[in-house]
Amino acid sequence: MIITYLSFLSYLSIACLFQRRQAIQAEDLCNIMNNCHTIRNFFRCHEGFIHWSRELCSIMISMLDRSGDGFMQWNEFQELQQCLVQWYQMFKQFDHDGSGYIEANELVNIVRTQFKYNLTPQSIETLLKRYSRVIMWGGQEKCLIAFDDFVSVSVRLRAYTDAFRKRDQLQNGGDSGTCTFAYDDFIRCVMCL
Ligand SMILES: [Ca+2]
Repeated sequence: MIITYLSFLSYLSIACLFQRRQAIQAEDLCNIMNNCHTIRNFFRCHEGFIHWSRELCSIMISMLDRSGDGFMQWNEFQELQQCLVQWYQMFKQFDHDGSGYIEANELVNIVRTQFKYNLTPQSIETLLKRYSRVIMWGGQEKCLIAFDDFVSVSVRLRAYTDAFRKRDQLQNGGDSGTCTFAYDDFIRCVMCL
């Protein structure tokens, strides 16, 4: 565990304290991820510390919002820590040269062999277009993915796959690979991330 319950409580914003929520919102999570020393020192990238955007903090809260209240309780935060530590270790394992980036083919490997998502080359290409950046590395142009982008893609893949499988189970009694979304249901699924 990277931070303790007491430390977590110290990041509750005034608004949350006032409402006696005992839960954090995106701004508080952003504050924790960027300013808590143990977290900053745990997740390091090639350029030093990782910057966690409010947008990414917001989607991390949505992914694990088991209580469905839009806030992150301590138990949800604990699950987030476990997830991030696991993804960070996976990322480092695939970042063979320790550059702080993984290459496009390494992301493809993770998605297929670690996450075990059965995506077509076309879907993988869509992921790469959205989450990779072209960087000059060792005199060569490379298509690379940084850790924060890796977290973004992992959160979304997991949340959308969970939402899809839940409906597939309900409608077909198993993983048939096909299901129907009503328009409003679809909008709620994608807009919360
Ligand atoms: Ca919650």
